Amino acid sequence: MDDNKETIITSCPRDCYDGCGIKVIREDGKISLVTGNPDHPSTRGPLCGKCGAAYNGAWRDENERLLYPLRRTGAKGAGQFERVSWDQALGDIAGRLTEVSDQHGANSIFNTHYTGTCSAIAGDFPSRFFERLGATEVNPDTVCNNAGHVAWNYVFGDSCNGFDPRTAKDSNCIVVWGANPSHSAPHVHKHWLKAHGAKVIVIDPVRHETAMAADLHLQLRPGSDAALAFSMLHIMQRDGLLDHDYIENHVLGYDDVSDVIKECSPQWGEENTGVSAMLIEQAAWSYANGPSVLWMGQGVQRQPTGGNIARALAMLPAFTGNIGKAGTGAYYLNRTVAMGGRRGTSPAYEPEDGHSDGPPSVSQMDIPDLLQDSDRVRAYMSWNCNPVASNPNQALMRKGLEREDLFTVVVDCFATDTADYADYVLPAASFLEFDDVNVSYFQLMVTPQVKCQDPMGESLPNQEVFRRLAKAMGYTEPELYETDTAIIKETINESGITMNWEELKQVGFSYVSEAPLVPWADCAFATPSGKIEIASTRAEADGLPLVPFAQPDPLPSDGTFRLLSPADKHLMNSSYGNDERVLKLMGPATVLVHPDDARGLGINSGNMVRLSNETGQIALSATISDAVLPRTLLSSKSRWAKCEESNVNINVVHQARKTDMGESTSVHGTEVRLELI
Ligand SMILES: Nc1nc2c(c(=O)[nH]1)N[C@H]1C(S)=C(S)[C@@H](COP(=O)(O)OP(=O)(O)OC[C@H]3O[C@@H](n4cnc5c(=O)[nH]c(N)nc54)[C@H](O)[C@@H]3O)O[C@H]1N2
Ligand SMILES: Nc1nc2c(c(=O)[nH]1)N[C@H]1C(S)=C(S)[C@@H](COP(=O)(O)OP(=O)(O)OC[C@H]3O[C@@H](n4cnc5c(=O)[nH]c(N)nc54)[C@H](O)[C@@H]3O)O[C@H]1N2
Ligand code: SF4
Ligand SMILES: [Mo]
Repeated sequence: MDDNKETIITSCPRDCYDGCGIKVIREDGKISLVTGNPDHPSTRGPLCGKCGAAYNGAWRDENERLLYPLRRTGAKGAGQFERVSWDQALGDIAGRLTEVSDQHGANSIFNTHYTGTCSAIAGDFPSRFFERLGATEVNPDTVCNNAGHVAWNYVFGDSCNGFDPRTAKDSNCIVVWGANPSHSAPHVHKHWLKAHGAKVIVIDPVRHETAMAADLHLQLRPGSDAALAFSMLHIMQRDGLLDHDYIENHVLGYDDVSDVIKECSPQWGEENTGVSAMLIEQAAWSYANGPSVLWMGQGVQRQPTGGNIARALAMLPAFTGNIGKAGTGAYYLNRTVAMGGRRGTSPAYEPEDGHSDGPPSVSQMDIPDLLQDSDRVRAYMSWNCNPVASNPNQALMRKGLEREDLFTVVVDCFATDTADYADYVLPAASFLEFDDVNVSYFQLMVTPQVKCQDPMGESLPNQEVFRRLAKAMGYTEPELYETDTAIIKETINESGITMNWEELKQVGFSYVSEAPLVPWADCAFATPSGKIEIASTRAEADGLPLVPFAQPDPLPSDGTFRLLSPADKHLMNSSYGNDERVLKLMGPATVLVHPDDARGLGINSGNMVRLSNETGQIALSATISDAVLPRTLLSSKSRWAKCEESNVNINVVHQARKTDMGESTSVHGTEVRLELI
């Protein structure tokens, strides 16, 4: 390689199953290319299209990035600011937070954050500041996956102990239930899913690329998953495919559901899910014969009864013993490194009642309403997220953020839809600009995040922003000032990997164990009984049914459609929505409509249609496709509203309705009317 050219090995910190390895080429001290690390076992070649574009586009473009602290000069929402110094910004923010805290209580300061970057320090360290402050935390998982977490915590006592993808070579069947890896995990889709000879079964209302590549696709009606699980179990019960030894020794609740299972024949399943009885039979046999992995995606639990669905799905591994052995597993997320809360947050993924000794917490679903309440919310601090683009009830979000008596601070790398409402915008350094550690939630692997250039402009890593703000507040606790070097060392130690930081930077990844792991091999489940609790007295004490039920959601009422708005192939939530090449790749915002519905409404591909409900309305370009079911619409999530002519995205019709468990989002339960414009 040329003398002036060097390669740095780093990794991608996005909220993505893949956890890719990255190679950065630097010429004359400047980044010239960000590309995939072919030696990384998940990536094996190029980055995904969106990162390949944005990491060589907006993320390194001084005209796109936020470079300096900004103070608002125009109306809230107008995005008009003037440049100020860090000292001015932090001094004023500290003064305002102290004033709000003294006059209204610290819990009227709302801390809103999520996974803009998932790296260990930049993702978690700022929470130390907010815990010290006593701010109310907007429970981040409630906009994403909390129903599934709460449900599987009832059942297994842990929702993040799924399976080791390295053991897939021992699997005969992999069921992908309500995930779309072709969008949300492109390298897993391309290199892992079909690589082991296991039969792949996809269960999803949409015929997406992963469904098309699968051996079986069960295209069920949205929200009918519990019915499908009960019907599959009926076949296993009828044909003697259940593992009664395993049930006897390690499961509570079979007797409580076995009579219901007996009633859920394949014909009943067909009527209640829309999937043919024959396909239900085939899926049941393949799964029960095993060894089988169940991958419960995040899409499936974003339904009004998402918690019940997750508990119903858990019956499959529990009653067939497809758990605790190589080639089996019940995967939702993996917790690669048990951090013990040392990075400063309450332990991740506790059921809500586990937050009792953490900061006060509210659901993201309550935020649009709460923002209207001057007594309850006086300051809104948003970092690592873009709630105007991502939250439900976009119009009400905007109305709340327009309040003159609300003090708003946004920390981001870009001038997002949310940043436009801030009193202060603070520029965050990107993952290419500081050292950190990434831990994947799919592969059991730790990867280094390595500084490749100085932060752009005056931007700072999140952790440094909040160290400086802590200082401006006069806080003295040492944990608020712990150095990155110390935290990296701790993270590596706790992960159990044998490499040190220098070795990790050379190699680019390290598995947390040399041999593949088999979660729950000891059958010691983290529930009160130590067994898998299909019957959960904890759930019952929380006002929920003792056991899961089979009923599907009712069909959409006359004239309405069920709107699904899952991950866009070209975006990472709203991230990259401002990148020029990504915008070109995406084209105009569309909605998929089934041919039968289109015919009835006189809609042709390319026509503009209106989706509306009592929450809002949006105009989209129609694409007629039988990849969706009748009375179901598909339009992907989280484009930048301000990059649209209409200044709205799909979340303008997204109702803030909570799931049955975990006060989480039921975005895929949204109902809309559809009309030709
Ligand atoms: N309609 C619909 N809406 C949805 C969903 C859906 O399925 N349908 N899904 C929901 C889900 S699953 C999620 S997780 C949420 C996600 O919603 P959000 O949490 O709002 O995620 P993003 O929109 O990606 O916003 C992340 C922001 O972090 C910024 N960022 C990146 N790196 C850094 C950094 O180092 N420091 C700082 N300070 N900022 C950084 C990015 O520029 C970006 O603006 O959206 C939800 N919204
Ligand atoms: N390209 C890209 N990748 C991403 C993201 C992104 O925005 N873009 N977001 C990241 C984040 S934050 C998350 S949480 C993950 C999410 O990634 P996934 O776990 O794959 O979840 P989703 O994309 O929300 O939805 C997956 C599928 O759920 C299906 N679904 C909806 N309702 C139902 C139902 O009732 N039953 C069943 N069986 N399926 C249903 C949808 O049709 C969709 O195909 O992806 C991450 N990766
Ligand atoms: S977003 Fe996901 S697929 Fe794309 S580079 Fe990052 S880890 Fe890989
Ligand atoms: Mo998410």
